[in-house]
Formats: sequence, C-alpha cells, structure tokens
Amino acid sequence: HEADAYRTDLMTITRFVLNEQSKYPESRGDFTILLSNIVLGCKFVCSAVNKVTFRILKLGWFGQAYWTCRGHKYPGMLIMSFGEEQKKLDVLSNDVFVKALVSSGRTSVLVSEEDEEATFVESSKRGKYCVVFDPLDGSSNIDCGVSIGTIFGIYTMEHSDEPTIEDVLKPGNEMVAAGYCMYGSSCMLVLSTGTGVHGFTLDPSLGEFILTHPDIKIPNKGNIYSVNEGNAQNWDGPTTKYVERCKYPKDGSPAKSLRYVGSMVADVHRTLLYGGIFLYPADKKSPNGKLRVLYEVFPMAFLMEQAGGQAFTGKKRALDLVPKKIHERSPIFLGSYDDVEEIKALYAAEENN
Ligand code: P6P
Repeated sequence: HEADAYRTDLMTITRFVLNEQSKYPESRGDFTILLSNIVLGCKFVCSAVNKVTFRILKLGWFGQAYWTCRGHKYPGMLIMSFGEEQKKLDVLSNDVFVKALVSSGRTSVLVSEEDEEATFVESSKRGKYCVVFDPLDGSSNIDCGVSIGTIFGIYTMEHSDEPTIEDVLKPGNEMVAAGYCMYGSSCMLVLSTGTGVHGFTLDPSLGEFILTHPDIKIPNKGNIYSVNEGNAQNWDGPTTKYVERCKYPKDGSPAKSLRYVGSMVADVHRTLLYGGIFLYPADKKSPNGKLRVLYEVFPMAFLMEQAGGQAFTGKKRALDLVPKKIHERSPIFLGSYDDVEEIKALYAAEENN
C-alpha cells in the first residue's frame, strides 16, 4: 500500500509552503496567498505556451510547402506570424502575472522585465511583499519548442510608508524567496523560501504542482560548462582561460562537455540537477554581460546557494550586488561550488596582477 499512500498523500506546493510557513508563528498566511497567485500565473503561462507551440506545429495550408513522412505528402505550414505569436505571449504572460499579483493584495511594488517602469500598487491593495520577475524568459525560443520559463524573486517591505523604488533596489541577500517555472516537456516549478530548494511538477489532470524533487542539492563539481562560445572573441582573460581549461584540461582530467540551450531557465535547471557551471560573462560589447540583476541573476543565485552551489559576478558574490536601476545587468558565473571556485581564483589572480 506504499504506492497508494504516496498517491493519496498529495504534497501540493500550497500544502508544502503552508508547512514551511507554520514554522514562523507570526506568519498570517500572506506569503502563501502571494505564492498561490504566482502559481496561478505559472499555470496560465504553461497552458498558453503549450497552445502556441501546438498552433505552430499544427498542419495548415500555406504555399506549396510540403513535408513527407513514410511516402505520404503532408501540407506544411510556415507561420508568417512566428514573431507575433511570441510577442503576444510575452505581453499576455506579463499581464496575467501583474494582475494576479496586484489582486492578491499582498504586494506593493512589482518589477517586470516587460515593463520599463516599476508598478506601484494602489494603497487599498498593498501588501508587504515586492516581486521582481521575468514572466517569459527565453521567449525567442518558443517557435522551436525549446523550454522557456518564468523567473521570480521576492523581497519584504520593511516599512509601512509609501512604497518607493528603493524597496526593490536591494541586494539579492535580502530576498526571502526565489524560484522559476520551466515550460518544457513537463511544467516544473523550482522554489526556495530560504530552507533548501524544492521541485514541484504540474499534474495537468489535477492542475496542481506536486512535490517531486524535495531538497535539491547541486553536485559539488560537474563536467558540463554552459556558455555562448559565439562571444569568445570578446571575453576577458579569466573567462577565456577558464573555458580553455574546460576544453583542454592541464591535469589530464577529461574535457568538460558543452551544453548551451540559450534559455536561462533550461540551462540553469540542468546545471542545478546535473552540476557544472553556467556562465554569461562580461565582454567587450557588453561590459555588464546580458542577464538582468533583479529577475535573472538574483533568483538563480539565491537558488544555487540554497542548493549548495554558488554564484559570482567576476568581482563579488552575486547576491551582494546592490542594483542602482531596476533593469541593470551583471556578468554571472553560477553552479557547482568547486567549479565556480576555479573561476573565482582566475579573477582573483587577474586582480592581483
Ligand atoms: P545569448 C534569452 O534571450 C536570455 O535572456 C536568457 O534566457 C539566455 O540565457 C540568454 O538570453 C541567451 O543569450 O546571447 O547566448 O543568445
């Protein structure tokens, strides 16, 4: 009856978070309500992404494009509106998250990758949390069916005055929770509220995220490096040296494998589960790299540290960055503890020269 017990004792994400929150006697369930609205957004995006992917793959009638399978000819289809589909979904996802978070009555300031300015919630609906998020990161990959994701980080408001932009220009080490939802062959939400990292898989038949990966720990060392080698000519010395070592190890160890999806959630998720290192370094063209501090670097760095890994900017611990602008970028090296230590040593050596 072991299996039955497992099937009937469903550890949903809501139940899991309620358990976590019950450790704080003063908690009034606000975080659980906030999280249930983030989960609602993720469920919506999961459904919408799958619909769009299906629409792009469905057969249709356009021009003479045909493809054959086992000798049969099928009408192909070129969606002229690939870009349109993707753009719509970016905006749609953002809309759903903003509306869900505002209507939760638990937030005061929102920062979204999709909105130039922060959203300040009207006083009657304000709550004690500030949420920074990328509603659909990597969305340029929708058209080819590559996994994409939502990334979010949560701060608490330490005062009851009018909220200001300062409430979200805080170092990542003040985040109270962070997570991502990956929309791939399955829909998986990875979350940390500061007591480890836990993975929940959406059971579409229930419409519930069920705990499937309790207490994820990243291996101390991995044999995968993940970087866009196309930028190699613009890298600085330490990054160049590190990648060289991955490909031509001096100590006779086997070369590392290169895995690069180009969708941060997919690359970080693989790094978290298999170990290794993900790099988006600075380069001559973009001295602060490409990834955004608030809603890409901080949440992933938070998760990596909670899973026993680490995250480094080339100069300091990523979570110790203090952003000056809400869409600020930073170089990032994150993943297995020992792998990141290696690149830290190369940057330290450069510093001392
Ligand atoms: P590049 C996607 O556009 C994204 O923001 C991240 O999801 C991803 O890690 C990165 O950019 C990929 O950038 O320059 O390698 O295509």
